[in-house]
Amino acid sequence: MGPADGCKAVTRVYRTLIVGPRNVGKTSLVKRYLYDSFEESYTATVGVDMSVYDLQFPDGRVVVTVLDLAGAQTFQSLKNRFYWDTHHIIAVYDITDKSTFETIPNWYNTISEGLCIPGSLALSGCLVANKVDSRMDNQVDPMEAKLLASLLSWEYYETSAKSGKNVSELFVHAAISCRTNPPRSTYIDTMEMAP
Ligand SMILES: Nc1nc2c(ncn2[C@@H]2O[C@H](COP(=O)(O)OP(=O)(O)O)[C@@H](O)[C@H]2O)c(=O)[nH]1
Ligand SMILES: [Mg+2]
Repeated sequence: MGPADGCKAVTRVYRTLIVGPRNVGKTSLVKRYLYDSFEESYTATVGVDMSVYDLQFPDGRVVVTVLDLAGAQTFQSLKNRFYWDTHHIIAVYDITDKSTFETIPNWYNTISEGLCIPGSLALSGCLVANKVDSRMDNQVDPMEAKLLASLLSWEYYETSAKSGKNVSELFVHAAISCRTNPPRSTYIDTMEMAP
């Protein structure tokens, strides 16, 4: 698959935000997906972390920039300016800490306001129940989480950055969701276009 099939090698660039309270596993999910690794302790993210991944689709390459926000305060202070052109939200909570689940509607509202998305329009995203390897300590009813996801018109994923469960599915889904939007930028890959 690719340019050899006669397709133009088009690359489209999108932006995703990964949000949620501290310690829910945002950094861990990104690291698991990018490096297939997991650590018991990551240094708390300070400011904003940016990662990039790309996936090849039949009609071209999709590049997704993932912005990992350290916390609500940072988000509040940067809102409006920094997050324009966001195509998709990954909102994470920790199933072993109900208080993190309870913050999700706030995140949703703040982001919708920050991105100037009218209440009537859906913001593409997914709700992520992380740390499902620790199901014995589960504090969040999955039915309640699924209900919230469907109210927001979001997909619902149960993941574990520790075991790797559903992690690639989550990021592939993010790229697929992004593709339904106009990209931030598009370019033709000249190397691959060369005869
Ligand atoms: N058991 C378990 N621990 C996790 C998982 N994901 C992250 N952690 C742990 O939770 C803590 C916070 O993770 P981190 O990725 O730094 O969270 P962040 O603040 O949201 O970026 C770390 O000690 C991780 O090792 C998971 O899926 N399962
Ligand atoms: Mg982090």
